[in-house]
Amino acid sequence: MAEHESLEFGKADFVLLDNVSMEEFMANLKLRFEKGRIYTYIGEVVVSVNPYRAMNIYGRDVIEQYKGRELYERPPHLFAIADAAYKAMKRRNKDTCIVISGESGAGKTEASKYIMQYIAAITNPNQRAEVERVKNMLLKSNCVLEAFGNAKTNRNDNSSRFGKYMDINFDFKGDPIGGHINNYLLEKVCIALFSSCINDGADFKAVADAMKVIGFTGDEIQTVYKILATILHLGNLTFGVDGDVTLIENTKLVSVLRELLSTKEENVEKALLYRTVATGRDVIEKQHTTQEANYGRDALAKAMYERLFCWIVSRINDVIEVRNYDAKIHGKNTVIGVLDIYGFEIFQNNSFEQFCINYCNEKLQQLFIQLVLKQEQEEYQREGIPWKHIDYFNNQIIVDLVEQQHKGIFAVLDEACMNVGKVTDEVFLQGLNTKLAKHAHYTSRKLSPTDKSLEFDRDFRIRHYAGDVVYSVVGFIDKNKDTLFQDFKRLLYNSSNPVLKAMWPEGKLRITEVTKRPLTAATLFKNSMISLVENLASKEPYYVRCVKPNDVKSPLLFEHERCRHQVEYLGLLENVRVRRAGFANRQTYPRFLQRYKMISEFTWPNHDLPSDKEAVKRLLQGCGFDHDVAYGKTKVFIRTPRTLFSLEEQRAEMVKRIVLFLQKVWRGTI
Ligand code: AOV
Ligand code: MG
Repeated sequence: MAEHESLEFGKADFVLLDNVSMEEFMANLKLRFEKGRIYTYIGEVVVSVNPYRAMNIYGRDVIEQYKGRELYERPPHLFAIADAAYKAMKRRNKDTCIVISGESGAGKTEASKYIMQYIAAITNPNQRAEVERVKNMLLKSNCVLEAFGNAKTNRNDNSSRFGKYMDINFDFKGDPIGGHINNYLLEKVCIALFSSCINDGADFKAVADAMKVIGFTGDEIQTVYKILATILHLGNLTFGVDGDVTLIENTKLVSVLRELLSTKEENVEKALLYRTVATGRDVIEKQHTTQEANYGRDALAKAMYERLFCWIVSRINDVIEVRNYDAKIHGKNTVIGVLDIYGFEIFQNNSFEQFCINYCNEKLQQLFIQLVLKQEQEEYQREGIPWKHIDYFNNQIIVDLVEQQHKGIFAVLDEACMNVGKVTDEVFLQGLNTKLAKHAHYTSRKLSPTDKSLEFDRDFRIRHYAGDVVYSVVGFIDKNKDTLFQDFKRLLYNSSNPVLKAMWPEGKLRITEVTKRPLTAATLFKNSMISLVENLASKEPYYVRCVKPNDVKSPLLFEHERCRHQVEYLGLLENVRVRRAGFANRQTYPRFLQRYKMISEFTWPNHDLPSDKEAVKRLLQGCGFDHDVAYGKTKVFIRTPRTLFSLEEQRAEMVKRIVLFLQKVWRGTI
């Protein structure tokens, strides 16, 4: 516990509650929020409540207070968790990751930025120019990605509409030498919202400046403007009919588009009105109906936006990738990953995008359960440590409902998309009802005859870990197929603007060479989520659990029921229970001895006890820590971090003495 924090501010760690009950948990959370203490620990997990006001707790002075300190030495803070992840990486040569979760508007993106700032501030004490360059790029990249990938929603004025996982690579000195960003499914419908962000002159200049610093060339930035302008103009383009001929109503726009896209005017017109299709060996040009033309236009705008975003990410990756040959080949190269995704959200109308976003949050909750609640308890059992099982809701059942092969929602959607006959959203819904009618977390039935939340024959409801969400199936098929006619790809590939051309390499393909069944959006997203979770699970995870105190962005309001609900579904109480009954640290006996054997006469330089386990016992008894540990079959478990800290101190002291001794021997004074 942080001793200097008086009880006036509540308990700095929920583990210290007198009784682990929802009432006490909430009372502590509320008290701390009201006293401006927005961070509280559950062991090494940080619980954060969005303050909705500027806090004076992120400055250089505060950074200095956390640098190199142990978690419980200072009041709870994001900086402490960032430092813990950094120390674990540096001391133990471990890849670590910081997973930030919580619902939309809870403060994930802000937290991820403070963590990055902290890491940037505490590294590179020697001011190496290359490292400074990398740090600057990593920080600047945020501004650019937010400009293109965030938008105002009902839940958050600056809502992330894409998922972001950033690896920061460190060299053996612990300095950042590069990084890599993975981005996940961008919500493309937000182009409408995002274009109003562009109108803000000051913001726009900041973004353009950041792009220059990152190393985007003048031509590239120009092309970005042109693509944005194209997207805006496409929104104004309308189609009409003359007899059975579809035409563009505002033809002047066509020449504007030609100019922006550096292509031929007739090509623009043709791509908007016709599509090339292969029928057997023949290739014919088929005229669009107005409906198809509208669909094609919207698909083009969305695809250009998405491609632009991915291209920006890849350009940023080009400049931040680990350059230094030596660091790549020889040096140890460890990483800290920072995950900031879109949070769980419920809107008035929820579509495919919300479905993907909420599935992503289910996956992360499952990872938390696996690593913090499940494995932890399984290990105690395996090691023969007396343990009373702590129950929790396992959301694996919802993850399966979405991603299971053959009968999961994604599989049913893909199947509906491949139908040779009628491919409609209704067919998809029927498929769901056939396969999932009995599933406890799925229904398309009204809860009662007066239930207005769900429209029969159009909606389905999922009981998510964080609450019920009704999704409208309208648009699911189109969004999943995510088709962009090859004619558009060819149009963009044939541009004489090399930057634009390079974004659309597949435009080179002839219609007969195009894959008939590309992977669907759902499959791509599912695969990317599975590999993300695998990646996170392979690292040592640190968690930030963000809570949103109210729905009106007020710095004063702590809506009790709203917060209680989040505490419940995030599984925080179970987290406290497992943590409280459990142990902060564990190590195998040989590893423990390797590190601490010099602090005991029984083990230094070697022990003659029957086993390493006996030796560790003897060592800990000698230091008076026996009461704070448990001896498992292969590992020793240490209950409080303080014990580990003391061991570390004694070790450091001994190492100093041994070095002095060796120096004396060397000089011949002994
Ligand atoms: P999110 O990332 O969790 O939502 P943000 O990090 O964008 O949420 O936070 C939403 C807003 O809350 C910010 O724009 C700030 O106004 C305020 N805020 C959050 N954290 C802090 C803080 N530490 N100090 C001051 N203000 C804060 V989403 O991206 O919607 O899931 O998809
Ligand atoms: Mg965000």
